[in-house]
Amino acid sequence: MTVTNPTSSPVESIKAGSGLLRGALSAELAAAEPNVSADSAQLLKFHGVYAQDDRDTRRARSLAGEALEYSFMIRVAIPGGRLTTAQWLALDAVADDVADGSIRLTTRQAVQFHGVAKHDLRRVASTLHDHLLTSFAACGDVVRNTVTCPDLALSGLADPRGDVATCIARAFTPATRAHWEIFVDGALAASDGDVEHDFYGQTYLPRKFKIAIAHPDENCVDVFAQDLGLVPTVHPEVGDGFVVLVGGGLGRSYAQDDTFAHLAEPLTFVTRDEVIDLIGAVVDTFRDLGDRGNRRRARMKYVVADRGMTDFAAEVSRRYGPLRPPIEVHLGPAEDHLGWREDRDGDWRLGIRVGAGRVRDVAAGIGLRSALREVLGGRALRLVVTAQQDLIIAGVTASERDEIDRVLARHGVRAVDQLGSVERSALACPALPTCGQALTEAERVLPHVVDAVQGEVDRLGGARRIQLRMTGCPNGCARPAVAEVGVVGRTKTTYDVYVGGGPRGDRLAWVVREKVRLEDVPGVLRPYLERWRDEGRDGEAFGDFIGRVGTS
Ligand code: SRM
Ligand code: SF4
Repeated sequence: MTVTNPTSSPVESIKAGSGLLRGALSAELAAAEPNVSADSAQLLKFHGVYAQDDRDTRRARSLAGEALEYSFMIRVAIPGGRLTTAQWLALDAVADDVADGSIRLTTRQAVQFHGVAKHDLRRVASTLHDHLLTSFAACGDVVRNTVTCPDLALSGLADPRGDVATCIARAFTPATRAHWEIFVDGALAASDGDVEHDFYGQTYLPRKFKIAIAHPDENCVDVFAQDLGLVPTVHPEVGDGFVVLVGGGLGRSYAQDDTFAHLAEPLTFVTRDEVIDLIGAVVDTFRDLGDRGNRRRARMKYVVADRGMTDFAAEVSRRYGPLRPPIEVHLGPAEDHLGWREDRDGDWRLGIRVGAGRVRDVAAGIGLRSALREVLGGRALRLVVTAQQDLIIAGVTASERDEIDRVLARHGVRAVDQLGSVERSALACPALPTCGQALTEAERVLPHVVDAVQGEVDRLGGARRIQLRMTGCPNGCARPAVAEVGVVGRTKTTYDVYVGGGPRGDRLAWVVREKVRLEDVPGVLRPYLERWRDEGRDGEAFGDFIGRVGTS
């Protein structure tokens, strides 16, 4: 039996006693109840599954003494966001068969299904398995789905060693066969002698661990918001490799003052051949030093911030060997990858804007989901989910472009030049009614907030772009803490308004007004926007202007 420290959080005991992520899952999934126990809900996360209930009906049902409307969210881990046509079409079928009719693209290039009944979970897992996909390790205290700039994700296919995100998935996906047994095979209850990687042991990591690989020139993946970021660079002595950044993270808790957003800082430079071992050493360091008593402070950013980078680097070096000094990185503003672009091989790719990542139809057979089915049918294209919740279809020949444009237009999918300048890069998390942590709405009200902020931006004149990100709580799933404008749920009816982050994602935004009602958000922004119009330098982004002049 594995004994956890008496000061460890209850989740540590659940992990330790789970027999490598099995617990009572097999029995509970087979039982008639629509939900699972609290312990199983914790274990399910490692399998990419979240127990949820419909927040829209929660109160009325509780008052009436009725059972809540339980359902499950399944997140599919997609390294670098890359999918084949066949995989997309399989996901598309799942959306109707067992979910709420939508495919939700996430800010980490994954895909989520909401509203899945407990008895359908195994069916989804089998479908994923049949298409070389999995929800395993998409959530939980492990190395999560690695995010990659779409340009790298598409060109990485040419690397005989495999693209880095896939290599990271191979190296750090838990080794236990629990997921296969419980969700896919189904007949086996447990394996004797199952083993786990040494770096996870019986209790896995103190908390989730996130990695992103940026493009060398631009930061569409928000690399500074990650536990570990890789920026491809050429070292003057050892050649190609990555600058490694560590200690980023955006979540905060209103109830706990010592939680904060933090940007990742440079740790070292590694070559392509060294990168997996270096990540392993950082993961080991986090496993050993992360706070297992308080899950709100269990992220690696607190280990780095509390100890300081010098001490943290010494710990990594103890596990890895001498570290090269990092070299400076200069990333440009985030590229949105939207519209038609020609690839180096002469094929074309199209970046399609997906409002808040929600791929669905607006009426039977009409909308983005149906349009994609029509575009993909009979074509072996490549797809990439972006970290901006959008979708790229790649491998299109020049002669297919017009037909694809026609299909999309017929389904009401707007081309990039028809998008508003605020809408184009706006992000929102799912929040209500699915997220158990949501204080306020986000995704469902995003179109109204975008329209209202667009109205303010239009008053300034010119087609000015602004990056607006909205979340239903301070966990920051749509990364508002590094946005030019962040609107973050504070109480049931109010939001905190942040400004001053930047398009390069290398500066934290700060609060300019707390507890604002949604309809008052444009008014709060107005004076800052007008000052930007009057005093901003030529081509200066709103966030950069605010970063330069401040808000006092
Ligand atoms: Fe997140 C928890 C949705 C990216 C910080 N996040 C959640 C949960 C699972 C709610 C829960 O714990 O019950 C949300 C599911 C809601 C639902 O109904 O679907 C949720 N997070 C999302 C997604 C779907 C938002 C989106 O609009 O796309 C993103 C899924 C990413 C993925 O595919 O893996 C998502 N979450 C992020 C990001 C952005 C990123 O990683 O680039 C962050 C901020 C970066 C960071 O981690 O610091 C983020 N999510 C959190 C946190 C705060 C963690 C912390 O350090 O305190 C939580 C709360 C938690 O883990 O307990 C959370
Ligand atoms: Fe839920 Fe908060 Fe994340 Fe939004 S930011 S999905 S409300 S945890």
